[in-house]
Amino acid sequence: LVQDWNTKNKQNKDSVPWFPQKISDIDQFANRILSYGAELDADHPGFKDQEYRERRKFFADIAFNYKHGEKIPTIEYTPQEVETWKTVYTSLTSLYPQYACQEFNYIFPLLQQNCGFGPDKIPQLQDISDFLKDCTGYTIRPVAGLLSSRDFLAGLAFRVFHSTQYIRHHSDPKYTPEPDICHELLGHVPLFADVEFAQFSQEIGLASLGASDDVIEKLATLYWFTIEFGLCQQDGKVKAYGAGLLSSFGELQYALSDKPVVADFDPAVVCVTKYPITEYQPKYFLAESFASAKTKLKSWASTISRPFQIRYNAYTQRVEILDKV
Ligand code: HBI
Ligand code: FE
Repeated sequence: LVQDWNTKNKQNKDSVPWFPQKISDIDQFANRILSYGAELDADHPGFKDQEYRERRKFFADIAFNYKHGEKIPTIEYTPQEVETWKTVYTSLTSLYPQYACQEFNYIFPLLQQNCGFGPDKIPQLQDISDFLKDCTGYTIRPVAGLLSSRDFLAGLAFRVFHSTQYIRHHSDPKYTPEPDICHELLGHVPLFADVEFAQFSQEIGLASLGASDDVIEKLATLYWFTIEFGLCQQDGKVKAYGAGLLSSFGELQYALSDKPVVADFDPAVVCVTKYPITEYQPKYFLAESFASAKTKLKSWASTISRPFQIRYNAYTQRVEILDKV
């Protein structure tokens, strides 16, 4: 057992990229944001809105200053922000009974009962983090903006989900060019309370630790076609479990129409499939169940060559590095 791979690795020539070995190491990602909250691009709906930009800076500072183990600050959302949430919440929840997978529909009422999900207020990240911890051990960290794939996936290895806390600009409630709290809470959060899905997500995370850039890209692609845009088979019908679908009124209906191509979930095929990021997906992948997707993913991941094996220790919230023999 090599206690500190990162130290040992410094002496190695065939260097392995740095990765967190304990959950508090994730504090080091906080300021490695690809697009920073207040510096909006010219085509962002909030670009010309000074008040919105200042609000985004407020949220970015919370995330930059957050440390593992702290309580996530409670936010007093403005009436305008709550109105945006209400518009999104009301339209999406009307689709879930027909379009969302059964695990999602089982958990959603629990979020209403335990975490204040509803149209009239924006739920607080700390309440959700506490609930997820109870269900599957997942916790939430506030994040200021987009992380690199490497950093974002590494969080999943420790059952940490990085969530934005700001909401999209009020001018266009159906559109956001980046993840916002509607996407995180309505799209992602429910399934992190499902045991099989939680394990599936962690497997992607564990496979990413210390991986080459090439493997990270494959894992990010797998993440995209499952956790963001996955479909699954249930009682002879196709349902959605991907967060990008469950948080998009338009794409959720499109994905379950006869327009896109739907192929069986096979990690070796999925991981090299190209995809657009600014339009509806032309192709989706269908899992039989989370359990079968996890089994397939694990067996694919075992074909990736790494100079060590990794084992997660849930008691210490550390990864243990085992030299390959
Ligand atoms: N960063 N904050 C944040 N949120 C995400 O959902 C996210 C990310 N970085 C990369 C990413 N998602 C994925 O598209 C994959 O690259 C892992
Ligand atoms: Fe997402």
